[in-house]
Amino acid sequence: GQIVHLADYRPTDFVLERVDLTFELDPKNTKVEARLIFQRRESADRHAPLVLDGDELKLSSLLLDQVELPAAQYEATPDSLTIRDLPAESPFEICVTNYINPQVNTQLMGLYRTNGVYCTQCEAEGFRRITYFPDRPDVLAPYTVTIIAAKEGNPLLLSNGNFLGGGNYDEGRHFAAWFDPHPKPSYLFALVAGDLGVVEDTFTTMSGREVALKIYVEHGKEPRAAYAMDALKRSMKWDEERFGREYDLDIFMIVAVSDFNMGAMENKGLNVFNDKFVLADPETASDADYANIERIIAHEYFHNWTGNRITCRDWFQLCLKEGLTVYRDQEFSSDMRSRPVKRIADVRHLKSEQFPEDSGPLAHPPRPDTYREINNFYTTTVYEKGAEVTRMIATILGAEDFKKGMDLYFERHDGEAATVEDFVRSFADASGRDLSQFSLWYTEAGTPLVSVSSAYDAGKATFSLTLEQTTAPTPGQPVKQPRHIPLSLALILDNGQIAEPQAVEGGEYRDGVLHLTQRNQTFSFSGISSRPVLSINRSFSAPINLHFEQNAADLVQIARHETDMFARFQALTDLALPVLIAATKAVQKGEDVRTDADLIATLIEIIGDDALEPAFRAQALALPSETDIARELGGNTDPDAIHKARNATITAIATAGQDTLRRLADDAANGEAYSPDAGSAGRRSLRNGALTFLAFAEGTPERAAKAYAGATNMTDLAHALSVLTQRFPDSAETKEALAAFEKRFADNALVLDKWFSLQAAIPGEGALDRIKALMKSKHFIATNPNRVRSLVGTLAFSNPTGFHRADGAAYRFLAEQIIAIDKRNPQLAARILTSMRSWRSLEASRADHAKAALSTIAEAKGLSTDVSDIVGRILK
Ligand code: B3K
Ligand code: ZN
Repeated sequence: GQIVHLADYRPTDFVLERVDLTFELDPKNTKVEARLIFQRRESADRHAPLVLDGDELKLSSLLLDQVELPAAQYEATPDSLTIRDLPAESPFEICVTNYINPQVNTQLMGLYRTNGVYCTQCEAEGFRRITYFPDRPDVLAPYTVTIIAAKEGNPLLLSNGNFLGGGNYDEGRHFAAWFDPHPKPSYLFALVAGDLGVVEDTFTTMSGREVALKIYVEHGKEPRAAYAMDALKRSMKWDEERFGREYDLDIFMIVAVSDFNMGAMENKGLNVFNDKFVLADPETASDADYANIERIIAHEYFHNWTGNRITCRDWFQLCLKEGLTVYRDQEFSSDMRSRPVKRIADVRHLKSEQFPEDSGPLAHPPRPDTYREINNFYTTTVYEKGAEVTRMIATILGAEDFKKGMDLYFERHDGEAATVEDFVRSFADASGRDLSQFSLWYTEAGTPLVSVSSAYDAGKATFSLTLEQTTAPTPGQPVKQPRHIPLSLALILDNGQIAEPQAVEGGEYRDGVLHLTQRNQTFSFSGISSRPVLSINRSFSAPINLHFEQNAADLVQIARHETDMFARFQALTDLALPVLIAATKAVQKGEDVRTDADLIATLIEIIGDDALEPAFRAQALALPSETDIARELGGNTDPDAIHKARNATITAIATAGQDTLRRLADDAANGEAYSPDAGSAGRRSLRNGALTFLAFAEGTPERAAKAYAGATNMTDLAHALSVLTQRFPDSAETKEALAAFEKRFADNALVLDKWFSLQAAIPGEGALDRIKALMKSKHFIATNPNRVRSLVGTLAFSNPTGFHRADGAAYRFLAEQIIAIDKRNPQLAARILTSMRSWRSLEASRADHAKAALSTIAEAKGLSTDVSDIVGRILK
């Protein structure tokens, strides 16, 4: 694992003009023949050798223009193939043959087997595990792929592009050929072969072309792919209407597999999905599962333009496709569901995942400039912060210029491998705006902190607002420059109206957006007739932390009356966090937890307000999480104290609000037939939120057990079970429900994952032993990433008191697990290990235990680059 630097980028010496691949599939010995047509670039050195990437490969034969190459002319190692003395002017053909063993590929990168199906994953650098190749995203070519396999077991032979034809081959084998006319980098290559069921449909594009849609799933699971198909058609339509993007092949295929390292992969015309994000029916999938399926189906489809048609020049540009595509899927979900509720959920996720990353040892800019292992950069910073940065461009430019910029980007760079600079330049050119200071968002890490102070001068009818921005140092970036921060704001007057200032001095203010560009800046708003309440960073227009000591009365007013629903939610959070922090400190001192009357009254009023969307009220009811509280505390974290304090606060709120909560829990909608739409899901989430709170107020499992028994869909069933397991883990009701759940869903892997993770999330010291016991269960499968995540991942990411038990035993367990998982699947190990990134903010004795466990990992023999990179940075 050498360090790669953005500054070292240079184009290849050879242009790859065509790729022709032939696979003879065999579980243990697959033959791969790659015919590659290259032409030396005019600008390249006449003597430069051709260097191809490999990874654990063994060359079998090598031809140049169909003639075997003498050994002196090349050098082959498992990770590279170097060929000298190649033609200076004319195109030439290299034909590489090698054999690979998909059966033993447990990394799930390259060609592997999952449940008897051949499947590939090539992003970022998996193609080099299939054949020697210039495996980098700026090498684009059209591909022809021929797949030969035994008919038995492999009726399906799929690859990218359009189907050319197929037929019988020799000795019980058959073949199929595919051609993808759209030049693509190798990371978008895919091959799938096996025996799967299919759901078929068609989509007619805006120019009237009919596209065949196919979703492949295990036989018998076809009915569970109906929602994914519906989401796909809606995505295709939406991308035409909103971004003017039309699909460009005759066929679009999705394959669902059960062993997959991440969510899904956008291979051209042949997306491969973790089946968790395809399969759903009311009995087995929750509302959250449906929403994820819709979002991820859309995300991968949207990549066809943002990622595939326009790809990345190099992996440093990853957020060019990922940040932009997340922005696009967020917008899609906002249009399909409730925009404010989607925004609230996205910001909660950003703050709980990306903010800690950005303030810890793994902090990096959305566009980093070095990496050791690129797979470790598929982070929440590249994805979610990347989306926020795109969103800020839209805020700064306004809808019309943003659209012009997107159109210009598509027009200029279609068919190319582009950079973040190309992207930003499209918006600057389309709008005439200078985005050079804004570009710091791509190159600097860290979350800016904006401190706010304000004053109102009644005599002059002027409101003045002083803002100061600072960003703490991050690894490798000790000094930060001031950024361009777009802050949406409203000055709310006594009568609830939003003030229209006569003039604003001190900087740019347009369409309700203030442009903070200096380190310190004072804006004055004139013509403000009474002291306004300031609502700032509405809709979370910028991904920043705010320091603003706003008084409770103002927060209550915002929480009750703002027209921006995100701001209302934020005000509630701002009321709740100080209460939760004070409660934590009280627990630590052995004092009673006191709650706050403003918070309780406002919260109960809002959740009981039937004029508001149920999904919004459910978000309001879900107080800041234990992780949110830890983040707000900023250091010396004691997860047990936080847990107790939060529970005591919930108990107080629930006790005070029992009448409202009972009304919500008994809501008539209890009887409605299941539909996964956002409105129904919102009603369920409010009812279930009330059920959670009532468990605190009532202190007995009866209500949850009754809800479990009466549940008619997975959302309600799993929620009732989570209340039982979280609140009453040792009760007879819980044990019964867990046993019934296991029995009922014993043959459904995705539901068993829920069964495992519900138990792994049970708080307290006992979590570790429970998880160890579950790993011995007959249902545990160590080679299946979803299963490993549902146990080990849940402990490390979603069970603060269980993971951070004071004796450090869970850290030591995690270290053992990481070392063991790393031997099979480095990407999975490295991802789970990132759960340790905030160890320095733990209280001293936990931090010591964590450090010791991390050191055990660092010292282990034979670590992958993936894990060694993460552990090295976390410990640094
Ligand atoms: N592009 C893939 C992620 C690939 C991860 C490689 N380690 C899925 C997505 O973002 O759509
Ligand atoms: Zn993506």
